[in-house]
Parts: sequence; structure tokens; C-alpha cells
Amino acid sequence: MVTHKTQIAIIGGGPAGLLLSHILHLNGIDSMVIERQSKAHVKGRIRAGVLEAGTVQLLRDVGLGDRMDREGMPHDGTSFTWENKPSLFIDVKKFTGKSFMAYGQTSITEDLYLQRERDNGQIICEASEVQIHDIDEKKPKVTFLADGQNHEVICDFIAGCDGFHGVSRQSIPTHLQRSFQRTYPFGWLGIMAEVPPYKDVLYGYHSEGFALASQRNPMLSRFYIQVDIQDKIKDWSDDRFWEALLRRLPNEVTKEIQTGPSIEKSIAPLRSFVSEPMQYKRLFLAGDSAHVVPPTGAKGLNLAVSDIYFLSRALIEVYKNNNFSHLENYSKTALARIWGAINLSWRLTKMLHTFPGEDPFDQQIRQSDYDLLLRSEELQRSLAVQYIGLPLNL
Ligand code: RFL
Ligand code: PHB
Repeated sequence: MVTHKTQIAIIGGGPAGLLLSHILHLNGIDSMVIERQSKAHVKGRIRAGVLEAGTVQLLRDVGLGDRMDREGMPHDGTSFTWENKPSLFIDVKKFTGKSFMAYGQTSITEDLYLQRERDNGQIICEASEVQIHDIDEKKPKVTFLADGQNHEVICDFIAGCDGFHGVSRQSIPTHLQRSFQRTYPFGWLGIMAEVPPYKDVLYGYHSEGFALASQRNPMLSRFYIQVDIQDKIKDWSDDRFWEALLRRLPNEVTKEIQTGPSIEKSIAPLRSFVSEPMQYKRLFLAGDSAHVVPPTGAKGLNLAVSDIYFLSRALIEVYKNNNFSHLENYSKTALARIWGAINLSWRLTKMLHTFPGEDPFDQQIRQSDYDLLLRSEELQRSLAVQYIGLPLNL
């Protein structure tokens, strides 16, 4: 058995876990990240692309803004299109004074790994059989298998940053947990293509299904379409994808879209999920391990970042000032923001997707949601405020 000692054991080396270890390091707090997958696997995952103003600022504040500011694509607003209705540009900058950034989670993860390596951070990849012990004692433990050896990490606190399928949430006794869930009867088929992107991040409703145009950098486009939850990647050739996408968007948009061979294609299920509370004794959950949102509204990664903002601040207060009040309130503080995002992403998902088996009443409500948005500056302002994200230091 190899024994390690650290202050914070972090389970999961995705954006939440890596960002936490980086911020703790900046504040002189030692941590160890334990990740199930290989580094190449984690860095190769293609997921989020839109960063709220607060996320952008936080990344700059912790010294991770250089590449994002060089390669990311800032936006002052987001577009909506609708079959047989006028398009709408939500001028987020006008309503909030802030812009958001299109910059891939893949790049953020690369930036974080690079920074942790430069700082000699401890990250153990390809760890299996990860288990949590003694959460209610002063020195909890994480055990795992790596490089053919048993390891144990003795620590002060455990951060569960291991995503929706991780072990951390399962370590909280079920009778103390409450979970809330919605699943949706469709998925998003996403592709990446090395072609110049459409100018805006654009959400499109069509009776055949939702479509989204997004981007990663000036030569890398990201598009999604709503597909049946049973569909398989092999059912979707590039040609079929582009035909479906272009049918779902208006001419003024499709004439500006450049198509090309896909370099990645995947189908993601949609889910809303919250598990409360996000803390139990010396274990604290952050990011997708505690909550999942459907990607409509682009909130998942941003929530992981705001959780880490709250959790790192709380841990810093403990070590610097022996003040436990932020840590005791961590779950409550984080959940207020999380429910706001769960709400927005659920409403946008309902408004922008065609649901199998829906009736004419549902369709009229959806049309009326968009008609109201088209007509009301107040509703546009409200959407802009939610899309850009609440300030982290609320
Ligand atoms: P992650 O990224 O899932 O990382 C968790 C890490 O934990 C590891 N792990 C374990 N490690 C040790 N032991 C175990 N037992 C473990 N089990 C798991 C995993 O290997 C992994 O490395 O969670 P984290 O860090 O909380 O980050 C959350 C974000 O990844 C997620 O919320 C976003 O990607 C969601 N999301 C979006 N969010 C946005 O803010 N803006 C977007 O534009 C956006 N678009 C998206 C998205 C998610 C998508 N998919 C595929 C779900 C678009 C898509 C298509
Ligand atoms: C993305 O670029 O991957 C993206 C953009 C906006 C969303 C979801 C995903 O709402």
C-alpha cells in the first residue's frame, strides 16, 4: 500500500477537479487529483463551448485567461431562429453590459492540465476502484488502484468532482439525499468540423427538431441537432446531418453556413438532475457529480466553475482564518445558483424542442413563448440576464 498525505483529496480530473486543485495551489493549499481515465481521454473529450462572463473573469483572475483571450470568440449576444417566424438577436451586451465567450471545454481542460504540470501538481490518472472511507472522521481517506499498486490518500477534506457517474455522490447515505430529475425523450447529435463557423451562437426551432450553431475558434465549427434518443451514430452520415441541419434553419442563415467533413460526432442524452445536499461531513460535491443540466442554455460547465468558486473560497477561509462558516453553507450557497440554471435550461429545452407525442395545445404554448419573447424587451432582458449568468459574488 502506497500512502499519500494531502490536505484535499479531489476525486475526478475534469474541469471542476482541476480548477479546484489549481485555485487551492494559488492559495498555498495542497491537493491530489485522482482520475479514473487516462489524461489523453480526459483531454480529448468534446463537450461545452460557451462561457458565461463570470466564468471568463474567474479564469482570467486565476491566470488561465491568456489562451482563451487569444483563441476564444467573444460574443455580445445570441441568435434565435424559428420556422416561419422572424429571427431574434438577444443583445446580451445591451441588456447586461457583458459579453460571453465561445471557448471549448477541451481547451480549458488542456490549459488546466498544462498549468497543474507546470506547478508540479499531483494528478494520478487511470485510477480504478476509487473508494471513500471515514468521511465522518477528522482524517478521511480515499483508496484506489493505480500502476498495479494499492494507494491510500489521507486528507482533511474530500472534493467529489467525479461527474454524474462517479463514486462520490454514492458515498452519501441515501436516506440523507434528495434527488430531483427530468429526462427528455431525445438527444443531441453534435459534430465538429474544420470550417469557419457561423458568426453567432444560434438556437433554432423547427417542427422537425432543434438545431444549434456554435464554434470553437475561427476555423472550427460545432453544430448540434435534436435526434431520436434511440438513434445511433452510424445512422447519421455527414450528408444526412448537414441536410437535416440546413432544413431546420432559415435561408438567411444556411447561406452563411459552411459544411465539411466531420472530425467528431457524438450523441448526448439530455437530463436535468440535482442531488441535495452537496455536502456530507467531510465530503463536498461539485459540478456534474451533484447536478446535470440539458445543454440548452450552456450552463453545465459554468455551474461546475461556480461550485468551485464557492468551494475554494470556503476551504481557503478554513485554512487561512479557521473560519468554517462558508464551508458549512457551501451546499446552500451553490444550490441557489444551480436551481436558477436548472430552471433556465428546462424552459429553453421545452421551448426549443419538438417532443414526441405532443398535442396542439403544447405546440401553441411553445409558439406563444417565442411570440412573447419577440415582442417583449423585458422578456429579452430577463433571458439575457440568465444567459450571461448571475455574478459569482452575489
Ligand atoms: P466531468 O467533466 O464529467 O468530469 C468528471 C471527471 O471525473 C472522472 N471520474 C472519476 N474519477 C475517479 N474515480 C471515479 N470513480 C470517477 N468517475 C468519474 C471522469 O473521468 C471525469 O474526468 O465533470 P465536471 O468536472 O463537473 O464538469 C462538468 C462539465 O463537463 C459539464 O457540465 C459540461 O460539459 C456540460 N455541457 C456544457 N456546459 C456549459 O457550461 N456550456 C456548454 O456549452 C455545454 N455544452 C455540455 C455541452 C455537455 C455535453 N455533453 C456531452 C454531456 C454539450 C454537450 C454535448
Ligand atoms: C457548444 O458550443 O458546445 C454549445 C453551445 C451552446 C449550448 C450548448 C453547447 O447551449
